[in-house]
Amino acid sequence: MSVRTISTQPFTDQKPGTSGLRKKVTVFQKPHYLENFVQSIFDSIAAPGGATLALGGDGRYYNREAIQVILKMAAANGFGKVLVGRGGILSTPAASCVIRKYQTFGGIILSASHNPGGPDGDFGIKFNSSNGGPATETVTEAIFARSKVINEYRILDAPDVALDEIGETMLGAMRVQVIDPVSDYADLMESLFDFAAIRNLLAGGFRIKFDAMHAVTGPYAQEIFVKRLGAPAGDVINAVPLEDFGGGHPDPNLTYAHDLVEALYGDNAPDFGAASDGDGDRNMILGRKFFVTPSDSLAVIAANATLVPGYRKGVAGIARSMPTSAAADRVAQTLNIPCYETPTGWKFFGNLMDAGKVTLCGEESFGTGSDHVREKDGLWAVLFWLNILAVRKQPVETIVRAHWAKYGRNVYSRHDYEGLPAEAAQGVMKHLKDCFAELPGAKFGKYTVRFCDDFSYTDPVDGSVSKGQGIRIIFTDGSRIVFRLSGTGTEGATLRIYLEAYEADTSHHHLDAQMALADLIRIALGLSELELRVMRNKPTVIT
Ligand code: G16
Repeated sequence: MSVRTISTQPFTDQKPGTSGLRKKVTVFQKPHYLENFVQSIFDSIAAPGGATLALGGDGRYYNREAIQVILKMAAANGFGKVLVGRGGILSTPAASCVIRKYQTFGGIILSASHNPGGPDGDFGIKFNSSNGGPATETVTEAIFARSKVINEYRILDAPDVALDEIGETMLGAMRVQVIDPVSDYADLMESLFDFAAIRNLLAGGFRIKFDAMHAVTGPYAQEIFVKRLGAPAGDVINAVPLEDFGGGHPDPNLTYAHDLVEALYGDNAPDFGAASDGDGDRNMILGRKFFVTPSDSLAVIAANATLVPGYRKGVAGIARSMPTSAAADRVAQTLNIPCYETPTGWKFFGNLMDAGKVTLCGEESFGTGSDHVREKDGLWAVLFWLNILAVRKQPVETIVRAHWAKYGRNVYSRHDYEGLPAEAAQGVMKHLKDCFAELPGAKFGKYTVRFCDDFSYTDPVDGSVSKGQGIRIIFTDGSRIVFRLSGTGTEGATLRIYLEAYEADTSHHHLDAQMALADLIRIALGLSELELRVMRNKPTVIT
């Protein structure tokens, strides 16, 4: 087996987005495309000779091929050992768990998360650091800079490694250890939650439904819910992972998790429903005929954290991404703990967790997690809810309504316009910025603009500054409209409008969010001239 040094030309489009590099599979299949990016990672992270790497992905189309390339390149770049999930599988939170548990130098995770898979779908790759979390912007910028000048990569000339059995093989001088992708993660969950209480809840007739959306969480959910917690096998649906997610869109929201939504809103509905995404880091929580927004979910988890064994000692602080509603801020205020507002992207939470400033983090984009790993964690959120339900013995809806009664309700919705021409979408953002000077003090019905800006964040731990993170229009009563361009799409531009209105009056809490936000929606469309500029008359997805 010899190391080959291959000459290559840089690609100009390897800038990591909100969460790593995401492109169409066909782009990754271009000669040298994947290899260039992997070498750019290795050239940027300065791993010591003989270092250990974790490696795995969500099992989507091209996962297996990419794993083999990365193994051979890791061997050629002086790594001593790679821990790889059996079959090349590791959910994103499980990868974070493995990096932390075995103290590896870092890990490479292959996933395009909630984006569709298959030969015409999406693929993605990102590097996570030794804390188990996504590389910081400093690192991703270094990787991008390297990708623009790279002229060669190194790869071992060797046959493919067998990945379907647990065990060890040598690839040149590098050891490849194939590990069970589920057990370390399931053990970690069992150490945090009261499995006995949840088992009793399920044995007592409480019915759940978990939708794995034919993505990576199927085997994890079967191990945890069916094997360890005693749920009937039929409670986990779409449990077999498929390379194309069965043609579906593995995004756990009310639009795409339709099998689950039908079950929870149908006759004889289960008591609790949940879904996770392509790589297992997102979650959606449903009660019987009741949707819990991700922002509310974070707030309820924070308010009830001490009911859960792993969090009995309390929560040091909470962090949420800027577009996420301020529901968690109200809990933090009551608990007298800090609440941090970061840009969109889980990578911004890592420093805060490492410094012990926060325990819980959450995002409106169906992401919730804690410092048990450094990724958001879908099944963790589901177990957190089940643990709360096992203790409180009340329906999901009752718990959320009681929460609103105590803290007020941050009515919330996100409207996405997907697949827009990039120029038109950028035109909307520019137009909004051009309005900044005249907006403060402007009145729109009952709303008066307090201030507007393009959100900028200074990391309180390392002082790094991230600018241009979304346009905020904040009204005097705390209501907000936020405009942002997504950093995870692969086709055209996706423009997101985030809408939030605070409602203290309990007699209004029953209102449908779209109705309660109707005025803000009108203001957002009027101010942005969006419909005219992008030629659309309705959002693609409303969550
Ligand atoms: C990623 C990031 C999240 C972010 C989400 C949406 O999630 O990890 O932090 O909130 O994308 O980002 P955007 O609004 O830029 O599309 P995932 O689940 O796709 O890895």
